Amino acid sequence: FRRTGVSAECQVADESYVPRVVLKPDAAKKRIAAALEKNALFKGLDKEQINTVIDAVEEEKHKAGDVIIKQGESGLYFYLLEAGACEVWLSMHNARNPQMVKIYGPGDSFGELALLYDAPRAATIKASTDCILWTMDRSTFRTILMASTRKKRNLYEDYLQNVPLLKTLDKYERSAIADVLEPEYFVAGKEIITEGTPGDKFYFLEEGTAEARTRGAVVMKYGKGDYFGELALLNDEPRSATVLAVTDCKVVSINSDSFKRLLGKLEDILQRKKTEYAAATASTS
Ligand code: 1OR
Repeated sequence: FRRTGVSAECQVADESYVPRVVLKPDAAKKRIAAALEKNALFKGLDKEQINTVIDAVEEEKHKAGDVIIKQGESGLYFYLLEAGACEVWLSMHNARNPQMVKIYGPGDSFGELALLYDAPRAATIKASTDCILWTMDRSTFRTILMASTRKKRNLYEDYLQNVPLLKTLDKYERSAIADVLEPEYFVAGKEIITEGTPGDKFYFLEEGTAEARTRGAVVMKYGKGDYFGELALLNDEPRSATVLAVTDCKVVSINSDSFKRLLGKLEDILQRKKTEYAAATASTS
């Protein structure tokens, strides 16, 4: 997608922002809060910002088949899907044979690109069932979400681009991963993962070196751009090795729901890696 030449820092929110308030009953506010909680873009917001969002959004209902966003048009709203499913359709070079590339479900959001980068809509979004959506106007989006979203996507763009596992994903799929990454720090000698415990996270190593051990023997060494922690999530089993920070480490993790949603199509590559582990374990025993 297109970038404007303006850096994230100087692209501050509308100075003159007057919070928008669309009156709604408490029950609706609760529903919005529940939908926001499922969405990674709202994770870092404080209570006050969440309340601003809850006040500002407006309910929009669509029937199955309705076109919500049209590729190529200019964009005024960001959408949060509360209930139902929406399809993403993409026309590459000519508009004649659009392809369906993705389906959104409850808690997902879309329509941020046009607002983030002042670009035309990058895809068409169509309701595949009856849907309930909450729409956020452009100035609320720019005031509350723009800086944090751009910052995170920019911060991880280069890093994720150089992670071999993610090579086959496109740029937009990598930015969806950037949205959900949670940084964590481990000092040298600490266990990042403990063999035999239940696993709910997948990790990329961003800085430092780490190693995997089973029954005390080192079976893998990890450096920048490597990943670990996928087996427990893929196979619903306890951690099969301990991963230890050899130097001070910064890792970024993804929870198991996001892992399945965003990395599901890499399952083949991830499963193939298992053979490597088997070989490494055999050579140490
Ligand atoms: P928007 O404001 O451009 C259309 O309006 C929305 O579709 C867009 O924001 C995204 O929120 C969403 N590439 C670009 N936009 C996408 C994509 C996508 N998927 C969903 N949207 N790709 C599909 C990735 C599976 C990349 C295709 C090369």
